Amino acid sequence: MSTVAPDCVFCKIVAGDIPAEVLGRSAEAIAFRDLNPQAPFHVLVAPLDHHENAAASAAADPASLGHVVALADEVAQEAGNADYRMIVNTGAGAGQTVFHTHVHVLAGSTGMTEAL
Ligand code: DGP
Repeated sequence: MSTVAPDCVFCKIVAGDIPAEVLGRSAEAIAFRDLNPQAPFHVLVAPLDHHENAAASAAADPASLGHVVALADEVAQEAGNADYRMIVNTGAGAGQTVFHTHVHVLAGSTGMTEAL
């Protein structure tokens, strides 16, 4: 059974209720461009199911994180980025602002080294 949080912006993107530039989607995860890109290629990859952070996803559905990494690699390679960086913020103190598990995938410039 899928888990959805009614006020979660990424759940709304998953549902198609708010627009996003979607680069890829699988049965378990979705990849879309970040609204405020920090690098020429800056994509967010999230499991479809709502959990507040990666640790919560790992506890509830560990395989979902593998699906996220697989989709991240797929969209990065499709965009010509053989090398890329993945960042996962956990907790407001670490800069997490959207409390639905997601991985930042960055490539394409020295912008990759900027803190998120
Ligand atoms: P984090 O700080 O790790 O929680 O990253 C959340 C990212 O989500 C941040 O870089 C901006 C992005 N973001 C927030 N709201 C939206 C949205 O409505 N659409 C898209 N595409 N990205 C969003």
